[in-house]
Amino acid sequence: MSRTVAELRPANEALDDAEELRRRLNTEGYLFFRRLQDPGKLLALRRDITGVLMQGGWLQPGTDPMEGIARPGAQCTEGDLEYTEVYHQVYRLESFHRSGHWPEVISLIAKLAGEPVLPHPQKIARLWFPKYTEHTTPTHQDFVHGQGSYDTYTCWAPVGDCPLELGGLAVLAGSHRLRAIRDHHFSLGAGGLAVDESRLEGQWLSTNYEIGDSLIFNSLMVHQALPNLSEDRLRISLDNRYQHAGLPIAEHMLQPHLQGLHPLSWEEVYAGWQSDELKYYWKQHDLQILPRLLTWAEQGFAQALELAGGGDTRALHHLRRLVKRDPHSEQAQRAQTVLAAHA
Ligand SMILES: O=C(O)CCC(=O)C(=O)O
Ligand SMILES: [Fe+2]
Repeated sequence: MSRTVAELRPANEALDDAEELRRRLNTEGYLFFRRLQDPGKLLALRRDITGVLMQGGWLQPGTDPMEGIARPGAQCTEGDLEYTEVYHQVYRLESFHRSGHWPEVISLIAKLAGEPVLPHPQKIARLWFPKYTEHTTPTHQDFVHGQGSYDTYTCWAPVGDCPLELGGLAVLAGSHRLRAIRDHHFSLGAGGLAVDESRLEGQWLSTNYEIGDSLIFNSLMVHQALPNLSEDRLRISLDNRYQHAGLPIAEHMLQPHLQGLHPLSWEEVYAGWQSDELKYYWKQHDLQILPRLLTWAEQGFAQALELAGGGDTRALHHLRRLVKRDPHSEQAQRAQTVLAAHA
């Protein structure tokens, strides 16, 4: 498989042609648009998010928060309590949730999925530290995380310019053609699950993203993030999900992101909001809600135990993190047994 990254092909000229958009999504597996979203609105959101990050101690004091210059030593990622403590402050921002409902994205998804479009209640932001590359989002399909319907669309967009070195998203060309969920195994990166890369074929596609650029694909497309190799910049991005409101949705997508790692209720999220309009907006639909399948998460955990037993440092790190997060959970007890053998 080629390790080089080729350019995503923009679909801007087809924006008003729903049939052509669907044809491209079918043949290429993704749609990429330059400036689909308004840079002015994204910059305002970036101001809100980076303000929270400065307060949370993630940014270098004395610098302009908009620059996103990370404070050395503040590195953390999904799975760490230090991460959720600050992330959940971002999660309380009304502007962050509103950005998942911007009409430019909804009207595009409507052309692909039909109306009414349901933006998933679980909005997601990624706040990725520089030179912390072991934790980069590994190669995966979103279905193992989001579940529900295959025809769930992810819209990935950086909140600020995102040149290659900042580690934007890359998709594997043609990987959507196999309409199947691939085997996933333990990984230290975000989501904790990775597809075996040696079995993949095809060209990775990414770009030097500019603010407003957006990448859309369905939940079987294989993708990963590129490592953030920048000297000192955080990568800030959104990956929100959308579907037709008549298709099934998994129950956990109705909950705040990462609330399983660190409790956070919608009431806490809504506490400082100015408007009621988006509070519990999904309840206006008669949704078909599916239970969450734990198959993949459990497989990943079993592999982490096994690898850690053999001394694998990534798996050991994963188990230590899990114990630190919630020492009394059943998984933590099992992890402790393996860790004790390695002490
Ligand atoms: O931004 C990332 O690192 C991961 C995003 C992702 O996997 C997604 O948008 O589905
Ligand atoms: Fe993903």
